[in-house]
Amino acid sequence: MSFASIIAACEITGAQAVHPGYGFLSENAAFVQALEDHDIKFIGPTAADIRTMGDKITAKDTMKALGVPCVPGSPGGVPTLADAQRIGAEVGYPVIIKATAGGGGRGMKVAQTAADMEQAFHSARAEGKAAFGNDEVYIEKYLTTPRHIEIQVFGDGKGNAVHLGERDCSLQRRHQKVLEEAPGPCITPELRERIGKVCSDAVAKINYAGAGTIEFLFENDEFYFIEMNTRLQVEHPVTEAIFGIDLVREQLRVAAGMPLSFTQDELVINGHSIEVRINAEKLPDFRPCPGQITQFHAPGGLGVRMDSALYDGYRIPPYYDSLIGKLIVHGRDRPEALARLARALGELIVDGVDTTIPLFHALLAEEAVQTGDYNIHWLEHWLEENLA
Ligand code: MV4
Repeated sequence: MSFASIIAACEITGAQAVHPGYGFLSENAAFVQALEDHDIKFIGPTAADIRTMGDKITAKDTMKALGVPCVPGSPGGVPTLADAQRIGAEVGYPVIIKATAGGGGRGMKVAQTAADMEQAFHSARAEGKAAFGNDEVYIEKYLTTPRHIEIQVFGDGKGNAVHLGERDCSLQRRHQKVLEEAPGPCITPELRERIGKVCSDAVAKINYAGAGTIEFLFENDEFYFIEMNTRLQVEHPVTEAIFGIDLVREQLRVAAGMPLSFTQDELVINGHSIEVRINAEKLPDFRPCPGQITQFHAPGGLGVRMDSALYDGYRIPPYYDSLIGKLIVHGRDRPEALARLARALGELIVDGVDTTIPLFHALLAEEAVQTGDYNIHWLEHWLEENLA
């Protein structure tokens, strides 16, 4: 749907506000600008904040100035190969060249040594140009075995903000998250409090409004900012589970000019939560598998949440991505959450199309998943050894 048809729908129905969800137009500054120009409330941050965080160089400069720890690398953009070679020597190889307009892993190239730089620099620029119409790139030290840790923040748009701890989303395949959990298995209360305060202070200072996620790579007990998402995310239910709060309700409150319904001190973690993404995909290559659902049965019971619009006879359209459900479990601790996940997955029935359900049965049997001892590369290696 175009901006114009959404704005027309608002005017015809008298809708006062637009909730962006987490797809399509949720981080589109031009769309938010169009709503602002028509005096329709966008349930989220300002167009200006979305624009700032959408350009990765501007985002990093902004976060750095706000005191958020960043990956060492180029100050701003790198215009020429000679600059790239100088930065590479200064930062030390391996380095990663990233398109400023990138995201989802596109427009990223690793240079293992100085000899790789020319090729990596030109190909990152070309990919940025082709995919986003922007060939500006920046350079960072390449971290080899980090975890993906993201901090949930929430601002009221008036200089007040809180953090809601972290999610560990290290289990990914081709930059698609597969399983997410909160709290992070290797984040201590001290680490959480330190990085959480840095993040909530940063967004408070820019009068940020609504939900945001500040993404970090986490290696050797250090956090390194990489990107900020200016929306609620697919995996937000694990945060809702451990804090016992409704993040969408808070979005609506903030959009209506009300204060957040909790203070930082009132946000206390209770237990552990894990989400698995149920995709209509055929293993081992994860090929999208749209079609008709012949039988759907959702698991239930204490600490089980199934977010899905499926029903018997539902037709999965081929036009969107393959996420068809999210199974979220909550337990008093990580082992209880894992046991509950295994039980709930056993109850879940999705027939008629192939899904990622068998993948999760296999993953739950793995020592590394049981102990939480994995990094951003673990799943791809495991898939190669077990499914290829
Ligand atoms: C990195 C990195 C290592 N070092 N930056 C991938 C997508 C984008 N959000 C950032 N990404 C990475 N940036 C530095 N300096 C490794 C990745 C990366 C990654 C990050 C998070 C989750 C999964 C990943 C898989 C491959 C690479």
